[in-house]
Amino acid sequence: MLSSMLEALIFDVDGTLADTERDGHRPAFNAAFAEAGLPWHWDARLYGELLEVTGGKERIRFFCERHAPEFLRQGDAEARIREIHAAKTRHYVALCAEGIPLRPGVERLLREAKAAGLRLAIATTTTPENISALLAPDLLALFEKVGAGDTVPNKKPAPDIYLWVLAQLGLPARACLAIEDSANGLRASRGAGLATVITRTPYTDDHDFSGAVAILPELGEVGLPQLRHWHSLAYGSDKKV
Ligand code: XBP
Ligand code: MG
Repeated sequence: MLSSMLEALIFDVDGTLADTERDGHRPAFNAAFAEAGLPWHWDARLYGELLEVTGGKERIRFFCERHAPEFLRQGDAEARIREIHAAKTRHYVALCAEGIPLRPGVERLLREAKAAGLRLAIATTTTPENISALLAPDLLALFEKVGAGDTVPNKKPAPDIYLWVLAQLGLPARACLAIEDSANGLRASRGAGLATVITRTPYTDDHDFSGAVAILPELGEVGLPQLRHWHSLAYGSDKKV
């Protein structure tokens, strides 16, 4: 019997839990390029363009296709992209150690949801070690399942990472609610059949969020009941079916 009761929240990471693209990933990419002696610098505008592609390795390759095609003509281009990305992850983890704050209301929502008996999970495109670098151990421990990075072959906007997390939770999509920040993320969560709440960021303000159950500037200090309201909006009232 399928329940329409809300049982789990599935969170995106970058842009949703924290504004990491601005404060972490972009400077980390630039530090890795400098370390590799490459004349590349991704400013905020260019980075906004490159965010069309999820996954750091995939984003570097996308940048090369558009702005440095000669780099891809080298025989060891893929190996060099992996090396640059590993350096970038090292720089990102170091930036997290300096402290990247969570977005408003995120910590409270995580703790309130857990205390209310909801199961929590992560579905992200980012590299796994970036999550443990961003979240304090007691917050990371709230998440029952973490689907990240190369866990699945096809990254967002493909639904793969959300389908993987649903399988790990052993729940149908209709028992869950996804929280995302980007059009790619929304396409991924909707592709997995998940009702989705959007919290916009400056990088995603102009994205098309058609199909979201709510589009918010941030989670703010909204109490948990709102999430049940959005879930019942998406799936109908909390009746057993
Ligand atoms: C955001 C992404 C990631 C990060 C960079 O992931 O697309 O690629 O921008 O992290 P999400 P990596 O919004 O799904 O959390 O370099 O580790 O990929
Ligand atoms: Mg995101």
